[in-house]
Amino acid sequence: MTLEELGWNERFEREFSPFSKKGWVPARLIRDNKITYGALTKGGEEYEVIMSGKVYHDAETDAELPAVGDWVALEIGTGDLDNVIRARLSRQTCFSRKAPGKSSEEQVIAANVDVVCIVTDAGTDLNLGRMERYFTLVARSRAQALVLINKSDLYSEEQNREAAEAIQALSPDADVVVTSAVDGQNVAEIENYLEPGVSITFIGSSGVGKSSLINALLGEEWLEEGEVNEVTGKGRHTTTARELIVLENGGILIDNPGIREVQMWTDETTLRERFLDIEELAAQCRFNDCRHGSDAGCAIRPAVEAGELSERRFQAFLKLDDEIEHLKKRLKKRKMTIERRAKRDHRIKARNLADRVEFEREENPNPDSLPEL
Ligand SMILES: Nc1nc2c(ncn2[C@@H]2O[C@H](COP(=O)(O)OP(=O)(O)OP(=O)(O)O)[C@@H](O)[C@H]2O)c(=O)[nH]1
Ligand SMILES: [Mg+2]
Ligand SMILES: [Zn+2]
Repeated sequence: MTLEELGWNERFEREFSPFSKKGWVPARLIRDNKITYGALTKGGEEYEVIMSGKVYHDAETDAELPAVGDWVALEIGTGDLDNVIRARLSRQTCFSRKAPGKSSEEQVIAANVDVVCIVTDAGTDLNLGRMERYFTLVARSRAQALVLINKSDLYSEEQNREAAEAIQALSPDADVVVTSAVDGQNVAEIENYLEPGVSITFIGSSGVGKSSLINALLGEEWLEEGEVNEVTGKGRHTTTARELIVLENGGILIDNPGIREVQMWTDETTLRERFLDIEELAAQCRFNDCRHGSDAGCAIRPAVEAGELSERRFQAFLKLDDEIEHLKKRLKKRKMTIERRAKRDHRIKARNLADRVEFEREENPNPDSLPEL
């Protein structure tokens, strides 16, 4: 396996050159095990690696910590926990969301992905409001959006087509494909994206078929699929960790656990970009503080009434705006508590690491082989 097949390119090569002088090697993170990571190097060699204290301390937010898909400078040691991430290369693309819960922290879902594949279906999972949020996050990531309306075998052709049209209307530049992981419909269309070095991450609600589609692409049972245990009738095997898989014929797939909560993690600029047409209309409203309701001289409302702007898109525009406002408030609050939280988080991480170090020390009394704190 070459580095290029793993997604390496000239830009990474340039950024890496000072590190190669130190004897460090490029590696791509394929798994996040909380304290350690799985990393792949040239030749397909896999290592369990740990980040250096410097990488940890230099990260001002969690989003700056190494994430699955990142390229890092790896110092390969001799012992088990001796492989240390010395630096993280800057990201070409980064798909992230706001972390679940009330915090305003950004959570990186996958770094350096070329395509974000949003999986849904034409039935119970279909939610245009949620799809709009996904599109906003993809636009922010600088990756390309591909929507798969999966489980086509369960719905009528008409229902699948209607879902595809509604989603396409939200984002004219996204590719929208109706698929079935069960009968293989259009799985070949996904294969068109799979070129050596191209990374695709799969996201969507739990149970929509992300792992099944990846399995279909792999052509073998590789990942765990959610299925009911035949004996006990319970215990779905849902994906619990992000995982990057390199295909033999080229292409890199990143599976993700189902996303239960798609919250906005974005900024005003991206919001405006997604709704430029509406922003332009808003500029024509008579009053600067127009709420676009029954306000006199509103330019947006008549467009909705004339059918030039869909009511749904207009509502999404109003709602996203609110969410950005909330996010700003949370960000402000976050600034005040960040220091306290950072200290606490660091204590937890340091303690976990210390436990491990303690364990290692018992196993291996040579202090030189211990991970840097
Ligand atoms: N009928 C039908 N069932 C499907 C299809 N794709 C997946 N399934 C089934 O849906 C269930 C969930 O599939 P998974 O692939 O585990 O879903 P997932 O998106 O990976 O779920 P999480 O890992 O929990 O996020 C399994 O029972 C699959 O067999 C499809 O195209 N048609
Ligand atoms: Mg899964
Ligand atoms: Zn208005």
